[in-house]
Amino acid sequence: MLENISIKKIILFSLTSAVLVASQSNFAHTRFKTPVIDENGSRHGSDYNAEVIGHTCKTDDGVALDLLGTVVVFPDGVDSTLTVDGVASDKKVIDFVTNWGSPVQSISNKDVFGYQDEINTPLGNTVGYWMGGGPGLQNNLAAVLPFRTSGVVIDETSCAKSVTFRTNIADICVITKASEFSTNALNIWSVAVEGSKFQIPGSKGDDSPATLKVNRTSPMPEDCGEGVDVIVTPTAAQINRDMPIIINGEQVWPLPE
Ligand SMILES: [Cu+2]
Repeated sequence: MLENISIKKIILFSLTSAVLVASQSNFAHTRFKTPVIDENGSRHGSDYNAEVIGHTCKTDDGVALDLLGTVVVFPDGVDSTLTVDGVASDKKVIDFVTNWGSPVQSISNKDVFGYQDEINTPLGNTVGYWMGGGPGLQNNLAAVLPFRTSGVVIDETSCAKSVTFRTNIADICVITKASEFSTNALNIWSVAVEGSKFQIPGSKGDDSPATLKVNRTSPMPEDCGEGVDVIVTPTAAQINRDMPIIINGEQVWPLPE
């Protein structure tokens, strides 16, 4: 009898493992529900989107942890870096997008996390949000967390046929110091920029950010030819400034060194 139970357990365990492997494939990384949108003139209003968290954290020992919170940061457009058709450029976001200021608005939703707030830059622009606290995300479930993006207007005089914004996202399962970051504590879907404290080198999320691509709908000047694809990346300085969760002036994550 005992033996039978053990075998049953093993079979069940195997099935569970197989399901886990399947659910942790690439598409289950934290991404945006609608990763490609059209540029959106003021007459169109805003786009409603969502952060999709496909899975929580998994320790080196294979233990799945519940998720305590998430932080999403978009490029602030001020000191962000650009590539144009894959080549580094000195141009600025303002050369391609007329209205990048506060790109994101967090939408109140307490289904997964009990607390949330927007992340504002010193200029007063909203560039991201955090959500955290109970009940949290149970380790065998996924989450869809709503947000709204402002209508992005591509400069009609530019040759951009698309502008893609790369983000930096942390999904936190254990609250640690930044120097203790590892996939045993959190997943970070990060841009790879020198000097960022909010990346886990060598992890699946390293250099694997969630992106929002904005396609042009206005006609391009004739001398643009096919047009160019622009990619915007937040700087390390911005990431280090905007990723920490600060509540009433007190930094609650990461813990002080
Ligand atoms: Cu994943």
